[in-house]
Amino acid sequence: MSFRVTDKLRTLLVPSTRVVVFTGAGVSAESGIATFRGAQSLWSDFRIEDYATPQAFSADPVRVWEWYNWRRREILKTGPNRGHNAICRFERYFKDFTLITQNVDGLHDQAGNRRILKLHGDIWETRCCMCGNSVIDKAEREQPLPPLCECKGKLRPGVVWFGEFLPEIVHEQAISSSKSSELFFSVGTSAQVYPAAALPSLARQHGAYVVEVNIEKTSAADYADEVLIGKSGEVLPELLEYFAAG
Ligand code: BV8
Ligand code: ZN
Repeated sequence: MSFRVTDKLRTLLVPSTRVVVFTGAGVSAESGIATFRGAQSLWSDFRIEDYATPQAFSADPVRVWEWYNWRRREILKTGPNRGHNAICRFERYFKDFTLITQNVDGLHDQAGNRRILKLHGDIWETRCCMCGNSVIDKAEREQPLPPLCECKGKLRPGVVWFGEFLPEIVHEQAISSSKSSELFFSVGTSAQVYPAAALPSLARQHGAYVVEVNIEKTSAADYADEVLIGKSGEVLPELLEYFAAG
């Protein structure tokens, strides 16, 4: 055990506790997927303005599609890690459990989680800018780029770009689950991107016991009752050992 679990946290690790796990790119780091910030991160090589905004897509949809095709290829080379698998065990153990993720890589789905609130969309979704028709598949979008819909509208990745609103219903569900949670884990997120990053403080304001799991302290730590420093692929499986037998 690389960290000490407080008695308070231990008492909350029972099936009747209402639990939320909120994840960011750090949960996928041990699967080999680049995070957005920090060393060797996505945004150190690519500018948000050139790849992850509606303006970038209208200015150069080919360049944006080539970036998303590259990210899809990178994700396809990998799979869920021990942290993802532990979160799936969380969902099965706690009677009232919600997974809220900022990640678009689909690894929580692959790990077996069923109820996932995807705040920033899904890299495997492709949506028409004109008619809104969308498909989810793992196919790489071939040339000619950008792909076109049958209605002749441009197809785009089904993710939420900077400057775009989060899917309203999903965001409302995330807010309501965070408010009613008794135990809120903020895992592998730098808590820099809003409105998602407001969820840990919202949970805390409404009485949740907030635990941050990260390799370093982040601004979410300001709202955390506990910070477990370590890799999510190591800390989360270790927490499973405290789950009441059964
Ligand atoms: C919005 C999908 C309302 C795409 C993403 C000016 C104009 C418009 C908006 C704004 C503005 N100024 C600010 C804003 C708001 C903006 C924002 O917050 N910007 C930030 C940069 C300040 N937000 C928005 O635009 C949002 N929409 O506000 O709408 C609106 C509308 C119009 C006008 C005004 C307002 C939409 C944001 C969604 C953007 N889409 N992704 C794609 O992926 O291609 S964001 C992207 O960042 C990912 O979703 C990612 O998940 C998210 C957050 O990053 P993290 O997940 O936290 O990842 P990060 O790399 O940062 O950190 C990793 C962490 O893991 C680190 O802490 C590290 O220590 C840790 N770690 C590493 N390894 C491990 C680990 N932890 C544990 N174990 C390990 N092994
Ligand atoms: Zn269409």
